[in-house]
Amino acid sequence: MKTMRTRAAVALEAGKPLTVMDVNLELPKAGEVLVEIKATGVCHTDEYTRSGADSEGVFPSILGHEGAGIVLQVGEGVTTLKPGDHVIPLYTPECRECYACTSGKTNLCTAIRGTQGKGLMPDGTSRFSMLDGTPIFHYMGCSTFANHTVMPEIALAKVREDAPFESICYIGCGVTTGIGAVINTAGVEIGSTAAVFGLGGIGLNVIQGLRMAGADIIIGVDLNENKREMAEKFGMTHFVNPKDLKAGQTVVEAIIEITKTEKDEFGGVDYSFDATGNVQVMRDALECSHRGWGVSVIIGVAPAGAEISTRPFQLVTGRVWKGTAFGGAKGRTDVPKFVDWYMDKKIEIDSMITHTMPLDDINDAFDLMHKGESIRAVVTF
Ligand code: NAD
Ligand code: AHE
Ligand code: ZN
Repeated sequence: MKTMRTRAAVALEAGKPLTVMDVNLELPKAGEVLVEIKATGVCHTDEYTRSGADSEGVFPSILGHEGAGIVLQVGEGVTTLKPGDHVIPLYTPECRECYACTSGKTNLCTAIRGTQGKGLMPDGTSRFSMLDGTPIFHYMGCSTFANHTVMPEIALAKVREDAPFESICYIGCGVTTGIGAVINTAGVEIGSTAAVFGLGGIGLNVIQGLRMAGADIIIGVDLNENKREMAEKFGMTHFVNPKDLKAGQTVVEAIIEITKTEKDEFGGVDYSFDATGNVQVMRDALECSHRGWGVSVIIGVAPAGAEISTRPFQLVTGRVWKGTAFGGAKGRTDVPKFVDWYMDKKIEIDSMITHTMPLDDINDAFDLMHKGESIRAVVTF
């Protein structure tokens, strides 16, 4: 067995800060690829699993799923990648062969979802271990909080080599999820009205996607007043802070007030998006969407055991509740296009990366997220 040593931030147990340490990494087996991670974003989903709220969370594990790097070595039978290729890891792989991939109806490839959810490689084992031999679980099939990782070939998107790792890593989750939710999942049309709940790393990309799609009214909702300025820069036209409502008014009523016109006595937005993971917010997002045709998209990931509810009347009267993973994007096909969009300046990324840090300081990224001070923090190696 051939093994190398690398440095990683390990989640030893739920609710504890990550521990940066040297770990063993077995070199790639058949169909697998060794990747040197050059940069990784810290998404709220990493925090969700670190905190213990994820029903699939296993420990010890190496979290991180928003990375970019370089192929160092390929295992037997790998044909689409070679050493030196630049890649973005995909927590939603694209095998192009399974029932889901060939259906043409979804991006949710099923080829390796079973083992991925257990923190293992497709053969049911882990490539990472502690120096004393204790196995360490993978995370979302990626484990980008390590300087080197091993991934299945089908879970890597090959991207152009002139794109900066510290920017395009964000395409590995937040950028694609937010823009994809608008374009692929909701199918927003020119002139639409929309509301976005949660103006963090995902919500801002929803706003960016809405502006690209030509939405006329883009209402942002957040409890943190400091998120307002950046959201306006990305195209938000109205801001609602649930802490500053008129006496007795609900968030839903505030959004209806903004959208009501002489012609339209009901009001409500054509499209709404939850990017908070809070199930009460998901309900508000549905209920502020327009009677008869409103579409509400759940992006946020809710804690284990949480459930959504509303009166069935909300759906009987034409509202549609949908959800999206990775913005409905097919990773190997769509991610290189997002990278082109960034390089061609069709989408903006850099101003959302508010903090960068070395791996040793990765816990600062979680602190900044909790304090509401960052949009995206990116770790560079
Ligand atoms: P973030 O921490 O950067 O942003 C969350 C924002 O929501 C913050 O600005 C916060 O102030 C705001 N917020 C929290 N509670 C609120 C409330 N009650 N009302 C209004 N605003 C509120 O997080 P993020 O990285 O943008 O992730 C957002 C959510 O999306 C998380 O649940 C994450 O797990 C999920 N996510 C899902 C996918 C997917 O594929 N479905 C992909 C990435 C992230
Ligand atoms: N393990 C979690 C699942 C969380 C979840 O829904 N993850 C999203 C991506 S979040 C990225 O930041 C996803 O891709 N879902 C589809 C899938 O197959 O997991 C839980 O709650 O159990
Ligand atoms: Zn994410």
